[in-house]
Amino acid sequence: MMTRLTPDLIEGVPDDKLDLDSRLLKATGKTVKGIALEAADLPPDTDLSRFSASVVPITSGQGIISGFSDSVNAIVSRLDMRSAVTEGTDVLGFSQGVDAGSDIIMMADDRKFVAYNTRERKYTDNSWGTAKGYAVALKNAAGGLEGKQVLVVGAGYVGTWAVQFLRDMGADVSVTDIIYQKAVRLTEYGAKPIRDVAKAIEDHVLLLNAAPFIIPGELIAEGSIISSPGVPHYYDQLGRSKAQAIIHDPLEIGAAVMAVKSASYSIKEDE
Ligand code: PYL
Repeated sequence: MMTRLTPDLIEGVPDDKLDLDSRLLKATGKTVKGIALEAADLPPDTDLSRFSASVVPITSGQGIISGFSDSVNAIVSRLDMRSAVTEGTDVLGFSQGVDAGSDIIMMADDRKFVAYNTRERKYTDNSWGTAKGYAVALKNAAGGLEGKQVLVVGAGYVGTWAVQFLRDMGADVSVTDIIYQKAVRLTEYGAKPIRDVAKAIEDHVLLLNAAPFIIPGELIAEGSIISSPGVPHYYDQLGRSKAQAIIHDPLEIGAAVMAVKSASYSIKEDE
């Protein structure tokens, strides 16, 4: 089960004081759009302006998260796609998105967040998008991962995808999880499981933290680069002073990668 966002976590996203593009540029040399294009295997100058998206608010389960649809809408608009939140919710909203001729429909319930490409009838989900976006960000921040040791913290959906992407990037990947058996399962993807979570963190400088786990500063090695999609997100003063870079946002990187990857299905079919 993924950790559910709360309105305070996404307040003002993406136009908030976090200024993600500036922080990402400093850490990785790329903007959110640049990371998303690379994650979707598209050239950096790809024009996305011919794509349109509808964001459908979903009331099922625990219901609407105030600000969620508006944030997703703003994130997609920033990629230069046309985007709007549908007036209706749920199935009505979905039908309005289709009627409007949208290429991509973004919608999330408590278990899944998808970017559905209406032309190709294929979707990308948020676990995939988040893992790919944060793996690409880590790769850029580290100046490549070929032959480098990377630790994935957390062997859930995002951690499982992250192991595969980081391996594809040439990294030597270890994985740790408070439930050791979950880490062991990822040997299937070539990851080395480590039982002692604290020691694993102390021994690595390149980390992808895909767990809802707050890493205390004393465990963080000097000069670490931490790609950290997990919520809740918090690094203490000691951790922040020791790390070379901590890459985090509550929603934007994952949602942007999903939207661009979903668009890429049409680009790949066309060209
Ligand atoms: C998509 C995020 C990333 C982290 N946790 C995931 C989450 O909070 N999922 C629930 C999303 C529910 C959205 C709600 C709405 O406002 O449409 N149904």
